[in-house]
Amino acid sequence: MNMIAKILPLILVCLATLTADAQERKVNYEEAKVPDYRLPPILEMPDGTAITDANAWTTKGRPATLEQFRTHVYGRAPMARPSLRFKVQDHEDQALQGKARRRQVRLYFSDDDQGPQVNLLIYLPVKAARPSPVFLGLNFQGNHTIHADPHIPVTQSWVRNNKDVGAENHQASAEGRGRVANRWPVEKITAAGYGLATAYYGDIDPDFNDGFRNGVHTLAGEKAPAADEWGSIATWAWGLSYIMDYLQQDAEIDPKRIILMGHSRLGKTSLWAGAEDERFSIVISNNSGCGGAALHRREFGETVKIINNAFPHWFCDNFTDYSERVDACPVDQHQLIGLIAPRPVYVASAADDRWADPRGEFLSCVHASPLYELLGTDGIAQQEMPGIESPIFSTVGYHIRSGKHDVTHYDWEQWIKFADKHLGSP
Ligand code: GTR
Repeated sequence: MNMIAKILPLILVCLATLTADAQERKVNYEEAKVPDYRLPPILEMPDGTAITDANAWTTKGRPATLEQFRTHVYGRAPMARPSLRFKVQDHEDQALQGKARRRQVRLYFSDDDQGPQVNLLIYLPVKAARPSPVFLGLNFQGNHTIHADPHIPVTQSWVRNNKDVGAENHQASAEGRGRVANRWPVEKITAAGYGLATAYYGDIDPDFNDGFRNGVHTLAGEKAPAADEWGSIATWAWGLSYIMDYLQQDAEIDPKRIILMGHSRLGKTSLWAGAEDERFSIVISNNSGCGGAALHRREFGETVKIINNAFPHWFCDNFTDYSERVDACPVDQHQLIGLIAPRPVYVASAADDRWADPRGEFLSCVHASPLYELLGTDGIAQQEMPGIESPIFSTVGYHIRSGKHDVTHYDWEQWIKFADKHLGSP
């Protein structure tokens, strides 16, 4: 019995993966087979009233749209964020052979030092005349994997997460140090005058379907979330806002120039965090696909049905109502981009990442653009999908690069240019 209980979560994970694989084989990758669809108009209230000026959007349209996304897609947080409590663990002005300043700060979500906590790693340019603009992004495998810097402790929560699912052998270790350094070009970012702040997403909420019994969910009580309460994406977004509470009071950092970036499921997260929290000045989605920048109604690549089956813990339970009838969902993802307006947003796709529907990601930008224009910005500079590696740097920015689902130096180079253009040079 004990053994079965131990391996059951693993069996369930394998089954979910097999099901997702089987579904992927039936997936539509043909533009000609995209169904006819009608998007919810971005300049309309849910009751059909037209939104004709900026004031109507800010006072009525935005709050109503935000509520719809909370209720039907990501779920609302069932508790307020705690007041900020943290301890600085590391303060090094000569990190990376004198190329950066390094700070490591532990943020506590409760009064209990053993309770949920997030370890924030920050690199800042070695010299800065004023508080630095900072890219903020969650990472997938622990802070020690983003750079070979030996002073980053190996994450402890990864060890705990994997014990929870019965896979003791997958403990994080020093061997993983720097494993994904190619995705986090720290020296390039700091040389351009920006800081980088990152934390392991599993510190906030371990990414498996555990009945919401760990991470910050433990603070919300034993009960499973209601149908309109947070899934993991909304939980990670909530954690990002807590990190923002820290960044906001750090004198070395400019809180008006925090650029939120995320890849894949964390790209979905950055868009939702940017919608919920207007303190993020720029939001970047990389290869976020279904549940992120891609229009759901196109049903190209990953669909709402597939994602709800494979990752039932990511969205709120109400979202499963739309697995079989995506047309009935009151919102689509161009409106998620609209919730970030008029702040600059940048959507990045990869040509081989058809699962994430690059065209659907671009079309969300196009259909969000009328709202950006209503709010006095230039929206998106062109209506036709640009060619490979021909970035667009209007307020709604976009590129599609060659290659696979990943984060590359090319992506970072465009994000730095985009930030320079919209926030002023660092
Ligand atoms: C895939 C999932 C995508 C994407 C990706 C990731 O398995 O289908 O929606 O989020 O994971 O986050 O790496």
